Amino acid sequence: MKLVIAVVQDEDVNELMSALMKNKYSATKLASTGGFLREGNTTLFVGVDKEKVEDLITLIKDVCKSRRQTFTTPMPPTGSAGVFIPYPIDVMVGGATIFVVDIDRFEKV
Ligand code: 2BA
Repeated sequence: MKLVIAVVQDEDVNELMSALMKNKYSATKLASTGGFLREGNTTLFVGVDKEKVEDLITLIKDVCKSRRQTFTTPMPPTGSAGVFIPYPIDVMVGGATIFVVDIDRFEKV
């Protein structure tokens, strides 16, 4: 048994959850925040037999799209004024960030 942890963009979550349910996967959805952009994203936990991992990753890849995201960061102060000037940075945010973890024991009691 494996635990697939997928960090996905909020925009893709509804479609991905529908695809997971349609394909009979059980999933848990957690609200999360990216450390770099400090924006909301969603983390999904999906417990699956190891034979299903590739199928699940393919499904996630099919649904989750890469997007260019612009965020504004304050430029460090230059000169003596100490004024922070906001400037935009473009970042490519992935389809999904996926971790596959071994499960020692899985029980529902
Ligand atoms: P964030 O940490 O908000 O990162 C959003 C995007 O910003 C990343 O997209 C990447 O393109 C860029 N980025 C992240 N850290 C950076 C840095 N130190 N310098 C320059 N650019 C940086 P993704 O790689 O697609 O990641 C999307 C989200 O997946 C991340 O949101 C984070 O929540 C999660 N994630 C990515 N890699 C992870 C890891 N190794 N461990 C845990 N979570 C991860």
